[in-house]
Amino acid sequence: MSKNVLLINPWIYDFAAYDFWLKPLGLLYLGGLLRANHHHISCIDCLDPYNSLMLQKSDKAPKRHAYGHGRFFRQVIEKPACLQALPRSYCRYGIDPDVFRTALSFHQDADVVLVTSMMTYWYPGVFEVIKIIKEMLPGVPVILGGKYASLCYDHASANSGADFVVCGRGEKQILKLLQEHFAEDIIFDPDEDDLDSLPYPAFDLLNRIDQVPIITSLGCPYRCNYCSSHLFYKDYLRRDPMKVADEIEHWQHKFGVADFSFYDDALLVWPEGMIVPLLQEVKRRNLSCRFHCPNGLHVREIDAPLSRLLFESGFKTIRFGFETADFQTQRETGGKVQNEELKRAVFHLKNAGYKTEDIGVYLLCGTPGQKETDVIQSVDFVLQCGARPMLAEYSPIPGTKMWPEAIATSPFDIQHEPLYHNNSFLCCRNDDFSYQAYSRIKARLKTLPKEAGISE
Ligand code: B12
Repeated sequence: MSKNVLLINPWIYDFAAYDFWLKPLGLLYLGGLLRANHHHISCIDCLDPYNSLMLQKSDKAPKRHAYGHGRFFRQVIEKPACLQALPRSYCRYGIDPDVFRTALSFHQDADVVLVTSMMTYWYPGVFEVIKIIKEMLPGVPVILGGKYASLCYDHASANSGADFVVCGRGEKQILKLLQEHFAEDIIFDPDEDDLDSLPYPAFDLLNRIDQVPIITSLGCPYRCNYCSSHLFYKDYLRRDPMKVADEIEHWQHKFGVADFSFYDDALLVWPEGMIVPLLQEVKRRNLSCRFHCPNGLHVREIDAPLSRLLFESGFKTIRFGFETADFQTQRETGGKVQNEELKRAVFHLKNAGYKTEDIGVYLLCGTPGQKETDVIQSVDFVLQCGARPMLAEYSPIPGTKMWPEAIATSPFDIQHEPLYHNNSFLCCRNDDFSYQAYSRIKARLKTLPKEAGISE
C-alpha cells in the first residue's frame, strides 16, 4: 500500500521578501522519507521563481543571480488592518493564485496534503493555500507542520483550517499519522538522533535545483535569549562530515549543483568536528562548489588557517551573527561573542583574501529596551573592524527567554497576533528607538559603499 502525498510550500505574505537561498528544506526532508516509505510524492512550490505558467503570463521574470539567490514573483495585496501603521506596501510573494489552482487541479488523486510553514508572521500565505486546497480537494486531509505551526501551535490549530497540526520535528510524527489514519505500514523508520539515517531531501521535486541547502547539524550549544533553536532541538546533533561530503557530491554529480547554502545554527562550532574535515574532503574529491551562509555564523572559531580554508574552498557568502558591540548586552543575551573576537576574525579573513563586502555582520536591532545609540555604536564598531554591518530587525519568538520582555515592552498584542512578529514591523520599538531612528540608520547603511569602500 502507498499513498499519493502532495507537499506544498506556501506563499510568503510580507512587506519584503528576497530569496536568500530559501528552500522548504524541512518539507523536502519529509518528502525523501515518505518516498523511502514507498509513497508517491509530488510538490507544489508556491515560491518557484521559474514557474513556466508564470513566466508565460508575466512581462518580467524575477531577476536571479548565478549563485542561486534572487527575486520572487510578487503581487501587491491589501495590507492586514493591524499592520496599517507601517507605510509600506504588502505583497504576496510567489506564483499567482490562479496558477496555484491550475497546479492543484493536476493533483486530484492526492490522498493527503502536507503543508509547511516558516516565519510565524507568514501564516496568511499558509491559510490561503489551505483554504484553496479545501475548496479544490474536499475531503483530502491536510497536515500542517513547520516553524509557525510549532511556535504558534494554538493559533495554527484554531485558525489554519488544517485537519492536523504537527509541532516540532516531523519525521516520526508524519509516519505515525499515516499509520494511524491510513493504516500505512512504516517501512523505513529513521533514527531522529542520527541525522545521517535520514534520506536526502527530495529536491528533485522542484522545478529547478539552482542551489541546495545543507544541514550538517541541528541545534546549537549556545542559549541566546532571542533565539528559538533550543526549543526545537534539545541537543546539538551533528552528522558525520564524510556523509555530508557524500551528499554534496550526490547533488553535484547527479544534478550539476554548484551552490550550497548551510542552514545550520552552529556550523563552525568545534571546527575539527565538521567544517575542517568536510572542506578538506570536498577538496580531495575535486568537487567544485560555492558555499553560502545566509544564517549567521559564530565568530569565535575563525582563525588564520580556517579563514584560508574557507576562502580556498569557495565560501562566497560569509555572514556572522554578532548582534551588538555592547559588552553588557553580549553577556546578558548568551555570551556567544565579544568585540575582540570579531576584530580578530575580520583580520584573519581579510588576510585570507576576503573583501569588506564579503564579510556581512548581522546586528540585532529593535530588541526590547534597546537604544538607538546601541545600534549606532555597533554599526561603527563593525565598520572599524573592516566588515559590512547588516541590520537584522528583531522578530520576537514565542517561548524564547526574551519573549516575556517583548510582551511587556511592545504596545502591540504580539501574544495573540503573530503578524506583529514581522521583523519589518519592529514591534518593540520605543521612545529610545523609534521607527524614524531605525530609518536613519538604514539610510546611513545605504551610503556605506562610499563611506567604507564597500562595493554594491
Ligand atoms: C535557514 C533559515 C532562514 C533563511 C530562510 C529559510 C526559509 N526557508 O525560509 C534566511 C537566512 C533567509 C532566514 C531569514 C530570517 N530568519 Co530564519 N531561520 C532559518 C533556520 C536557521 C533554518 C530553517 C530550516 O530550514 N530548518 C531545517 C528544517 C529541517 O527544519 P524545519 O523547517 O523546522 O522542518 C522540520 C519541522 O518543522 C517539521 N516540518 C516542516 N514542515 C512540515 C510540514 C508537515 C506537514 C509536517 C508534519 C512537519 C513539518 O519537520 C521538519 C523535519 O523535522 C531557522 C532556525 C532553525 N534552526 O530551524 C531560522 C528561523 C526560522 N528564522 C528566524 C528568524 C528570526 C529570521 C529573520 C527574522 C532574522 C532577521 N532578524 O533578519 C529573517 C526573516 C526573513 C524574512 N524575510 O522575514 C526564526 C523564526 C522567526 C519567526 N518569528 O518565525 C528562526 C526559528 C530562528 C531563530 N532565531 O529562532 N532564516
